Amino acid sequence: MKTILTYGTFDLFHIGHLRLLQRLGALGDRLIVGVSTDEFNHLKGKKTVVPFADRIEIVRALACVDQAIPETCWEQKVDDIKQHGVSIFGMGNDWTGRFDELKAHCEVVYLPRTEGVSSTHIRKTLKILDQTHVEELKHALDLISSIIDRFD
Ligand code: C2G
Repeated sequence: MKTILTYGTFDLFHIGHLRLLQRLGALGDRLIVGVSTDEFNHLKGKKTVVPFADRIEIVRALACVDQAIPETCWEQKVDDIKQHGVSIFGMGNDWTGRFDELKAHCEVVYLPRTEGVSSTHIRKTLKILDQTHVEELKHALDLISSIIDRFD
């Protein structure tokens, strides 16, 4: 049984997350995913939109994921590797080199990220759309008000 382990926030789950998990899952027989809790993301200085309970449920539901566990701190990785008999620890290559110390316990791989998509970009786009939408509504309201004024 070849077990693969990875961790992530998986906020606003998108194709980049899915492709990474599918590619990691294809490296072995079982994929375990640590999902960062809201408290740990606060520690990471990472803003999220989707609460932890929903993020881990989404990850757990994926066909390529066999088990999802909470990630509560940076330091739990070695214990998780030992507890689950992990053969390969993998992350996207924005983390290249960051977890090389784990090579003492298992193989470590960094896979290419999916370019052009990120939770941060989705969040910023949603924010712009929201503001643009508000401006458009304000403009429409002003137009209606000016028409009403003409009939008064
Ligand atoms: N990822 C990717 N392509 C993207 C975006 C993300 O391959 N376009 C990968 C990242 O490289 C990471 C995983 O998807 O391996 C999860 O990304 P995040 O949810 O951003 O995770 P992060 O906040 O980097 O947390 O202890 C490790 C941390 O918990 C990782």
